[in-house]
Amino acid sequence: LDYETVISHTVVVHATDGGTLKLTGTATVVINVLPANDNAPVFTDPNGSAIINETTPVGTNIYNATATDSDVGTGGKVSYYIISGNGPSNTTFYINPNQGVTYVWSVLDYDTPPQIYNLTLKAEDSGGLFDTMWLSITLTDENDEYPVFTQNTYNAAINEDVTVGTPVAQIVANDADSGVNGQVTYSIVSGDGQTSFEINPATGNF
Ligand SMILES: [Ca+2]
Ligand SMILES: [Ca+2]
Ligand SMILES: [Ca+2]
Ligand SMILES: [Ca+2]
Repeated sequence: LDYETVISHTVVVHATDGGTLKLTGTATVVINVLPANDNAPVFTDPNGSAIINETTPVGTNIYNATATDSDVGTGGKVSYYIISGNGPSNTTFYINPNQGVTYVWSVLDYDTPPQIYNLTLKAEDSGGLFDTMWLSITLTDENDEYPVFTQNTYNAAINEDVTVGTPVAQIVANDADSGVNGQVTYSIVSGDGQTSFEINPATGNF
């Protein structure tokens, strides 16, 4: 039987006697089919993906998952969950259980791994039947990190009679961004009125 196809069956029954001229009584049996939860939810798309910037604000909607369940009534009510891959505290992303809408739920950072989150989403009906899907979320880099010197002050001592080109100090600044966003260029901005010093823009050799 399938409630979703035929909701009610009407069957006619005869009772016939043994006389030479047979007589027949007739009855009707009406069988109503009750809905059972016999269909699991099915995700529309088993593999989803999103590419978002690391500075995407908390609360931004980044993906809409949908699953259908052909049961009627409570057996067809679907709830959505993230069951794995959701960051160390399990709160990097949030899915609305009623609508399948996925949001950024923690401050993201491309410069601290992971840069790709592989979530497993689950759509479950009221009877525990479920389906799962993959949702891959890729972060992209933004220039959101400043160069940071390894020291606030570098001290050097040098004789007054050294030749031009003598190394004085090694200056280092690190930038946690990737690619050109993390490439540091050095320059002297003040305090060298007589242009006695020079810094290598690429290496920080002073
Ligand atoms: Ca169902
Ligand atoms: Ca960052
Ligand atoms: Ca960055
Ligand atoms: Ca930077």
